[in-house]
This record gives sequence, C-alpha cells and structure tokens, in this order.
Amino acid sequence: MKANLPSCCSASRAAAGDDLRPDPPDEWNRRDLAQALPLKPESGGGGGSGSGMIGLAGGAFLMGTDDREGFPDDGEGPVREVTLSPFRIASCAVTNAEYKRFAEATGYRTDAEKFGWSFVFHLLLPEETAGRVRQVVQKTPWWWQVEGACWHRPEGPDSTVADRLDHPVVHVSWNDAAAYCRWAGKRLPTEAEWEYAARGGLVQKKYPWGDVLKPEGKHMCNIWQGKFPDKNNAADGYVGTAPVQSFAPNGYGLYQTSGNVWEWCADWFSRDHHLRADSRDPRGPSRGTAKAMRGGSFLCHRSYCNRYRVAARTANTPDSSSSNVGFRCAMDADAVPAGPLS
Ligand SMILES: [Cu+2]
Repeated sequence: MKANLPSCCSASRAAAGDDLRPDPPDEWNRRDLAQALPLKPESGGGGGSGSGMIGLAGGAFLMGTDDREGFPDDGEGPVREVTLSPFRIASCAVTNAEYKRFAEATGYRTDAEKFGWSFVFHLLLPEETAGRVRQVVQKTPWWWQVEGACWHRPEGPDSTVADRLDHPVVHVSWNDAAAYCRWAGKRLPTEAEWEYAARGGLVQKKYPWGDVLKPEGKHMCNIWQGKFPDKNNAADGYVGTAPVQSFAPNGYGLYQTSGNVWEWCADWFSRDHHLRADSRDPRGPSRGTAKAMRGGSFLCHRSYCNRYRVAARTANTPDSSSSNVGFRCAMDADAVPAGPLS
C-alpha cells in the first residue's frame, strides 16, 4: 500500500519495500555525525512524572490557519470556529518511565518489537549500528531502518533509555499509544482538542507562546538548528529528544506542544474532512489510512518543513514508528483514570 502522506516528518512502514534503498548516501560525512552525538543531552534519569492532567474548559476557539507560512496542502486551513466540550489533557508527553511501567505491567509488545525494526534518524545512530544499516527511505534518506530499534532500545540493540527516563517515549505506533491510553483509563486527544490545548489560550498565534520563534533570541522549543539533514548544531541544547518538561509551558501549562516529538492524535487524517465536518467536538473522518500527528519534532526546520507551528499537521499509518514520534494522553472531563498512573 502506498499511503499519500506528508512524508518528510516521519517515515512510514508503508514505505518499507520498494521505497527503501540499499545504502545511506555517502555524501554524509560519518565524522560529522559522530561529532554530533556527544551533544545529546544528559538527563537526570528521574522518573519523569509527565502524567499530570490539566482540566480545560473547552468552548469555542479558532482552529487552523491561513498563515502564508502554512501548508494549505496539509489541510491547515481555512481558519474555522470549533467548539469543544470540557476535557483533560496531559501537561507532558508520555515518558519512557511511564511507558516502561505499562510494558512491565502488561507484557505489551509494540509494533516495532513485532516487526523487529523501526525508523531511526541517522544522526542519532552510534557508528557501529549505523554500519549495519542496510535500508534507508528513498525519498527521505535520513530515515534508516534499524533492526532491533524499539522504545526501550531507541537506537538499536546497543542502546537504552536508562539515561532518558524523563524523555518522551518514541518508536511507539498509534496502536501502541492507544494501548497505553486504554490501560491508563485515558485516550488520545482529538486533533481539535490537541490544537486548542496547544494554543494555550492565545488566539491565532503561530506558536504556543506567540508569533516570534525566538523572542529576544531565546529558544522556546526543541527543533532543528543548522543544515538539515546532516548538521544539527543543537543551539537549543538538543540533537535528539529533550526531557518532557524542558522549555517553558504554554498558557495552559502544557509542555512542548511545539517540537521535541510528534504526538499522535485520535483522528484519522484527512486534508479536507473539516470543510464539511460538524464544528462541535470534531473527531475526524470515520475511516482512513493514516492517523493525524501534531506538534512537529526535534527534526523540524523552517527551511525544510516548518511544521512546529501550532496549526501544522502530518500523519502516518497506525503501525508506523520512528525516533521522533510519541504521544500525550487526554480524558473526558468526567472520566476517572485507571491503573497505577492515576
Ligand atoms: Cu517536520
């Protein structure tokens, strides 16, 4: 199956097969890559209690954008009024520590574990693992298919999340995210809920904090600095993921709704469903081939995809996973969380 998706931001399992090409492009100097690695942030390795749920009142808000910087083809516009019921949403993306508790409690195996591989962004790979990679995605050759990569071995067999327990879990598919939410008595946010929460109470601003990417030169999120895809100078402090509570939260108390990791939403992705959808608690089309993701990731760069804007969207098939996609949980306002995470 060939899914017609905005594809630069994360790699799809649908691309595995004919779209994969046998070799990483040799123009990428391995020495540069190796130098980039020590820039990966160290973390306290703490528990990373990202599960705090924030109650939001809902009501009417302006969703989408007609911004000239936006991507009309992604269905970002037009701006329309959407009305939401009250709901709750997590202040942070689900951490490795939290996902570990889930996996240990249930024995759940993620799609990446079942397939035996996941897509890793090339700069994150240790030299030795990189040497074993035989497949990269043809059109987006920074995505390398790494055998053994999964949420607890994010760069393949020789890696671990032990020093990143407070980072967002990655290499989780939509299926894996939904399974976690079910276990926790929660659910994924709808795209409308996600965007309402990510805007943090601001009206039609480009980012969760306003219209200026770096107010007074200050980095507000974990995205790409440098030349994509081979030189990330990590001016914001991070080459890969950052701990979930890095950078200042938005007006509603949500961390990192721009950058760090893409976040799965409940909805099937459609470029135009919202043109004819109900404006009250919209849930996306009833079927589709790819699930919506929001927020952009540590790989987003203005020159390339500029999808860390709060109205930006992308999508991937529900079984796809990569090193820059995670999720945060939501709940109905009156629901009671289950399990040890409550
Ligand atoms: Cu992107």
